[in-house]
Amino acid sequence: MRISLPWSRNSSRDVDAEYDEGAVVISERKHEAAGLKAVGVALQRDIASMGPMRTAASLLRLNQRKGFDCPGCAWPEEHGGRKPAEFCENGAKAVAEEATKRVVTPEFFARHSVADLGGRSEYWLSQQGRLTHPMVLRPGEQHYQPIDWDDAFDLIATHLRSLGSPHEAAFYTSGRTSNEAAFLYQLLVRSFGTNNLPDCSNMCHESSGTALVDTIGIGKGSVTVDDLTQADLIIVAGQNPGTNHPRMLSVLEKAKENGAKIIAVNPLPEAGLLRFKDPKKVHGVVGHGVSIADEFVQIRLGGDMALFAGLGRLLLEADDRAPGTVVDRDFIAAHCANFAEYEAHARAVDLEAVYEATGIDAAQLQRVADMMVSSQRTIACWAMGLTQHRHAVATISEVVNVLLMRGMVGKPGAGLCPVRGHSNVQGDRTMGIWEKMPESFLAALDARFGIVSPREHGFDTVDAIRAMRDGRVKAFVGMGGNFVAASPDTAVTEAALRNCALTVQVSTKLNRSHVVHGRTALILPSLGRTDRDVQNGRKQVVSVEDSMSMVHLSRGSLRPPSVEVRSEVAIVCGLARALFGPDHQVPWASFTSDYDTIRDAIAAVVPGCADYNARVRRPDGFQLPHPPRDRREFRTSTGKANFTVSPLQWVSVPQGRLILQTLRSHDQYNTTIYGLDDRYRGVKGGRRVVFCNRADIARFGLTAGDRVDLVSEFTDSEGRLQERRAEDFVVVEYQTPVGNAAAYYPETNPLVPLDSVADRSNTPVSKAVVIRLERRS
Ligand SMILES: Nc1nc2c(c(=O)[nH]1)N[C@H]1C(S)=C(S)[C@@H](COP(=O)(O)OP(=O)(O)OC[C@H]3O[C@@H](n4cnc5c(=O)[nH]c(N)nc54)[C@H](O)[C@@H]3O)O[C@H]1N2
Ligand SMILES: Nc1nc2c(c(=O)[nH]1)N[C@H]1C(S)=C(S)[C@@H](COP(=O)(O)OP(=O)(O)OC[C@H]3O[C@@H](n4cnc5c(=O)[nH]c(N)nc54)[C@H](O)[C@@H]3O)O[C@H]1N2
Ligand SMILES: [Mo]
Repeated sequence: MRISLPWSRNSSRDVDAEYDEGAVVISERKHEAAGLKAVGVALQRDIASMGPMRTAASLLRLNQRKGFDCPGCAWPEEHGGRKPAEFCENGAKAVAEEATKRVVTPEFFARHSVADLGGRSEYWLSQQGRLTHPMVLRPGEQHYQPIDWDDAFDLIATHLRSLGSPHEAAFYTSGRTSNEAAFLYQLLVRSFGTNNLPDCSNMCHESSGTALVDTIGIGKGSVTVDDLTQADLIIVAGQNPGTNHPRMLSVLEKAKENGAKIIAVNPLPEAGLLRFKDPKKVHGVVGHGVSIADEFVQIRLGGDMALFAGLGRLLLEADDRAPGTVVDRDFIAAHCANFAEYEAHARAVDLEAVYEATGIDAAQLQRVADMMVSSQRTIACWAMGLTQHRHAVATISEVVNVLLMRGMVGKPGAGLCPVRGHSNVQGDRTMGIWEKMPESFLAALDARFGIVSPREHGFDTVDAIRAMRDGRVKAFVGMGGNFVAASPDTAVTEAALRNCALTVQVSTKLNRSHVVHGRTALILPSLGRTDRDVQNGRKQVVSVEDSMSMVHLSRGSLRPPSVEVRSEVAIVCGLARALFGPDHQVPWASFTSDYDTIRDAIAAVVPGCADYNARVRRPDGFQLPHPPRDRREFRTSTGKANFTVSPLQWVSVPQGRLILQTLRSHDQYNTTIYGLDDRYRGVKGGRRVVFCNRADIARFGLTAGDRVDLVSEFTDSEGRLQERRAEDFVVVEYQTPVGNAAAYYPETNPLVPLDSVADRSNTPVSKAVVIRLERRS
């Protein structure tokens, strides 16, 4: 890999960031995460991309009370005064990506045709730097050209107005958008007349939301950081915090210091789950750090529902042996519904099926059950390893069952903790980015603004792709994100976008969604979290919500990449004025000039946000209400917390095939590739690798280092076998369960069939793709 660094703010040179896939270097995987090395890597990257001054200016303000919220993950800051270094290696990399001095200017686009850019890797695109000017690609042209903001807004408005119906447009959101911008964006979309608001959450924690709304009446987690430090047992299932939520490791370490036990449930021995070196502590600087997991459950892909169902049975049996000590009958009587059905079902769980589904033995299942039995305060954390399966909603419901059985919701040190991904994905939902917001929200929105929001549900991500593919949606607007690369079934999604008359991307950096486009395409460059936002001569602040429902301010302070770049708020308001004219009943102009006025509107419309301007300015912001956590109140169909019963499901491995999970390396942020060093897994220099168990490699007559194509097999609803292919991956021997493989996203997205989705949440099944390996000749 060679990266040359133009430190001046021009793009007279491209950043040379190509790599040769033949050069993948495999070394031993790491057994511990973080430590000084991590800090060194982060600083090196930051200084390379921002220069020393911007590095100091940005890292000193990262996650501080008067600073900006980390654009990395949604893990909360700790309360009671933040620490001087409230960031992690990957947070620092996320900042470097955004605050880079490299720029993509109109000259860059003059140099590179769209066809040329289309041939570049996602890595190359993301390394070119920040977008500086609004650009347009007109039908039949080869190059994006600069366009004035007003002309850009008029062009979009003209297209949108010419549609046969507002439902022929889809408005995507990625999860970095601030609360203020998200609120205005959904207001624009609903004023226009559609609920077509697909978002990244549809591919992420939608399964968690679906399961939690049914069972506890609210789609958000019920714990705080304080709860985690008070817990005596924490289960971390389907999550790789060492890479994706590194600051969570400090909290887990603190919990351990307070006596907590930790159970890690994962097919892979992820470095951060096993050992952790806190770079802020002496033991993290020297030595091997602390071991995190007390019990490592190396589960088969998709085996978690069986695990929690099996635990349910063992917990009931433990209660039989010592009645009243395991099952919290008082809690169940006072707060739960459907326990009798659940109990009957759980007692009949076939433990042989559990062993087969999970790949663990009776002794380990019993050990885990015993740990749960002796716990007074249990928390279950999870992420994509649970949400991106066909039976994800049922799996998460099974996690809820065992916690409810033990009365572990709505008391200190206990609860449910879906660990969100994008830094403001939870806030965006709170602000109304959802294709099926409840009537109460729409009514409040209408009352405040005198609009009539449409009531029919809109398209989520998968349905939006289907609609574009079939010509039912003709215009696509993306508020951040990289829809083309992040979505499943790349070939289908690309064709869907190309089928649109108009595609608009509001972006900070170049990505694949700019080069796979509709007949007319626009790139609108926006400010990011780290940038200073001045409107009307006054510095503006925005707000965000973390994974634990804390809402707080974020103040960017760095010089933006160019004077042409606009804030997301200004972009939404500019488009709205072009679309609705100056006399629209929504005061778009005043929203842009003073974000306090947006917050006043949020206070009036969004539940739990009364007095938003004042409360968000408190030192640590404020916490949104969560009835189960606050009062053990469950606003479900029954008015109680619901136990649920679902037939046991797991993923079996067809003969001669593997089940592939698609996951993140340590050196990427979703589709943005930071670099080619998956340090903890010991893979360097390339990303087209497939991690396989030694026995599978031998069984297929392969050798580690062989090059293979991955061919996915999917039987559609009419019983036809579909094949999809991703070419040229290097086989890497790894400690994954037999029959299970892993490879990086987004390179493997071409293999995920659009119709392979989770029941009820419609989330693409990114963690269980049936594949075969074909040796390349
Ligand atoms: N640095 C960095 N930080 C990020 C991101 C990033 O790309 N880079 N992305 C952000 C986003 S949007 C999100 S959603 C989160 C994602 O955070 P994670 O959910 O940690 O992300 P993945 O890499 O998809 O990892 C899934 C983990 O689940 C395990 N797993 C896979 N299938 C199963 C299964 O069937 N059962 C169990 N028990 N485990 C399984 C995998 O081995 C892996 O450890 O991170 C956020 N933070
Ligand atoms: N196969 C497979 N597919 C997956 C997943 C998986 O595990 N496996 N994970 C899924 C998950 S969990 C998620 S969340 C999605 C992620 O899907 P997305 O959120 O759509 O993708 P990102 O890669 O996070 O988007 C990166 C782009 O966002 C833009 N951007 C960054 N910051 C800002 C900002 O502040 N404002 C604006 N306007 N733009 C900004 C930049 O231009 C950058 O190129 O992918 C999903 N897809
Ligand atoms: Mo995500």
